[in-house]
Amino acid sequence: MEKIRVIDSHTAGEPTRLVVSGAPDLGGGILAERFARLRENFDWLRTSLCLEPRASEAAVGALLCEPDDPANDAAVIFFNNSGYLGMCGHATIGLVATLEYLGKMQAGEYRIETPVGVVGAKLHGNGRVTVSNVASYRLRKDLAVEAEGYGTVKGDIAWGGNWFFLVRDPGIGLQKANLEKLMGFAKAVRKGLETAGIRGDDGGEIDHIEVVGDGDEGVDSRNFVLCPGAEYDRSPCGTGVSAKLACLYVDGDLKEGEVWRQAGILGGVFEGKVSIVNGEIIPEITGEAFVTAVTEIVFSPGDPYQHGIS
Ligand code: PYC
Repeated sequence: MEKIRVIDSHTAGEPTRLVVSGAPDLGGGILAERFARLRENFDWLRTSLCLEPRASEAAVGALLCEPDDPANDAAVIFFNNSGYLGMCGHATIGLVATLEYLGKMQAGEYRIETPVGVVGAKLHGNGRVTVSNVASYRLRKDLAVEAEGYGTVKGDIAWGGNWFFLVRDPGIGLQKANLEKLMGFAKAVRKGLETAGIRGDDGGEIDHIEVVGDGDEGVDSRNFVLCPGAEYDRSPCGTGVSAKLACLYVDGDLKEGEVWRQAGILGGVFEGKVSIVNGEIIPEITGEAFVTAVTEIVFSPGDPYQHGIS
């Protein structure tokens, strides 16, 4: 078997592990078919790359693929410690910065296919990238949910390439020191949505919970994002910021082209704005990624955890 090589990066602290060679052959067909084959037959790639003992469980894996449409520059499938993601903003920034590191992308504009649609990526240079996301929208405003231990909380359901429930910080404080409490709150909200059978309009699970608060010191807002599984996003979360921008725009709190600075729980900032294209809200997210490691994955015979600890 060809050796699997990955390149790690982080975007505002959130890791991305890009598979650059040696991935299993997913066969032909459109991206959706190759994605289904990866999930059904080669899930060991995800578990090997995103679970302990090889990975930080916050890592998002990104598998580079050939695009369906030769007019596009690449295709990508994202995955993490618990499953697969439709789109991932921080990892798209990481992917482009990694391809710049490899000399495969130069400053310019690119089109990348994801399982939920084509996104644009503008590489400014030195790992700084603007992602033009898929069309984003708010599905429900002020929806009441029972969160055990916290009572009834109200929030918005919005799509930003993944499903989000955006809820205001109930007073915990959006600082790293409060991570455990934020995790507890966000998990209780997610459980409440699940128990009530509340899902996205495509039937998708609302698996990201975005706890939002006010801004300070040059940022418009701070957030904490619980990702699918039990990890939190170290960055402000590109798809989460997209969902937030869509809500701000429909509420009249953000105009087309106006810049919104969103800090994540570690303090890293993504700059966002929206454009309206054919009546749809297209969020643009700008951030910076840094390459951290070039790694060859080894599967040692007899290693009981070679495909990860699940
Ligand atoms: O940046 O969109 C994002 C993201 C999703 C999950 C982790 N990061």
